[in-house]
Amino acid sequence: MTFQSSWQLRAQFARRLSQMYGEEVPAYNTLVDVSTAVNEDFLARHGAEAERLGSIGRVTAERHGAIRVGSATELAQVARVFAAFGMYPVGFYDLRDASKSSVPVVSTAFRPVDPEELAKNPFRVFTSMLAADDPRFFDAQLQKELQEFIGNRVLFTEELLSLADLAADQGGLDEAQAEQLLTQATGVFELSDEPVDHAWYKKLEAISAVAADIGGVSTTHINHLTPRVLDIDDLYDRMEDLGITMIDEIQGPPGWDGPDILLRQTSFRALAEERVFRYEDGSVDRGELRVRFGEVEQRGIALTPAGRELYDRMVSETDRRLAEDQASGVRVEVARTVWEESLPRTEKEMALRGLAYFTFTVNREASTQTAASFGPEPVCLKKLIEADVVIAEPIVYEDFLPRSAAGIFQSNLTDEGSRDDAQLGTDYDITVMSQIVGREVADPYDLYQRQQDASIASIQNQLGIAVAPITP
Ligand code: OOG
Ligand code: NI
Repeated sequence: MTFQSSWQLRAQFARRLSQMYGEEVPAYNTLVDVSTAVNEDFLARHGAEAERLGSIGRVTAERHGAIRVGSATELAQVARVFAAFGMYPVGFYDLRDASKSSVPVVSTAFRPVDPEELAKNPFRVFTSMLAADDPRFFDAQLQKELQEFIGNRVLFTEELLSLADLAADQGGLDEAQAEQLLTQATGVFELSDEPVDHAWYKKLEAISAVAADIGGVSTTHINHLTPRVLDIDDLYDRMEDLGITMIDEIQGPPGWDGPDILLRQTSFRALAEERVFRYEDGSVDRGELRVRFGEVEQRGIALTPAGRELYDRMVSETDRRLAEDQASGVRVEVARTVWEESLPRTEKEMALRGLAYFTFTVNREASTQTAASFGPEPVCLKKLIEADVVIAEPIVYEDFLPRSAAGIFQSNLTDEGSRDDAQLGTDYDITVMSQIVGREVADPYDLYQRQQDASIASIQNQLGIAVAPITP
């Protein structure tokens, strides 16, 4: 029997979820088809350049999913399941404060962390946990009811959890067990036809539609599955041409005539899906819920803390100009002007200013130069890049943006919900999240830095000189 290693399990898991989601939400298949066409055309137009931020094989298979769970116990179990697929928690996102409306969740993303694993299959899942103990959203009585409701449900069976633990320990499973793991893990995220308690769902919905989606039902489901495109503006236009209405604006950085940074995302509104309800009089009948939607993303270069600071300043500056001059209202246009004023036009310039993460390779001709010809050591990396002795290749951003995530949550709320900001919110941060998840939640910056440092070490070896990194 063939052993299925964790990356093969991960690729299979992404494929099976994709297959299932396509059956549940047919518009997702349209989105995937259009994405594939956009990527093929982009590759034809740009050639090898198109693959700077990931091979076409990787990008075509690339998906992120989003799921939402109700408690620390459930989140710890999710972590065990994802570990079977070589997916580990990275980053902490507090969406309670990133949005004006009522989004009572804190989140992390499970993904591969090693560059080689990402290259094989980068499947990642944005995972949110209901902050059921936050008094700004839930009073003491409701907290108790929520804890009871969520405490009484079982999302992951003991069988699935121990199979997942075994896969994590062994770095994979034999074929028969792999099949069991994949079937069960995929099944957890399938939309259930179990009747939804109408009164309970509506009670939570009055506070937050997200809370109702998480704590109002006895199961969980994939909220969306997102393909990656190389040209999101092209995708947006093609979807509109097909008569699919997208949200008003692309979230994140604007499209412009310079390096793509971080993450751009857009989505179409949640579609009505048939669900079964149990009403107060005991009757069971069909109804509709709108919670699941389609999203697509384009990824750019990962920014260093200095680059991210600049990004945050550019976003604030865009906000400021929009607030100041309401007449010139289109956000992306204002943002584009700010980008043109503030951000370097080339990747090389970004590298020289220490604004983004790169891996470095030695220019073949330079490798024959003698160490002495580079001047006194340590030689600054800046000098080597300027002299074209070293070439900088961008590291792609593998994570998420809290403001975009909040925007995505919000764009699909029919109602703002309610929150009482006079109450003190519960404290969550990356440390608390690590305790909940049961393993350390990685800081994304550490991962990118490690990758960059490893490549500097390797050029030092190749050139036989000491290289000093760029400090912004
Ligand atoms: C998650 C929203 C965040 C993204 O791409 O930023 C997200 C959700 O709706 O559960 O998926
Ligand atoms: Ni998403």
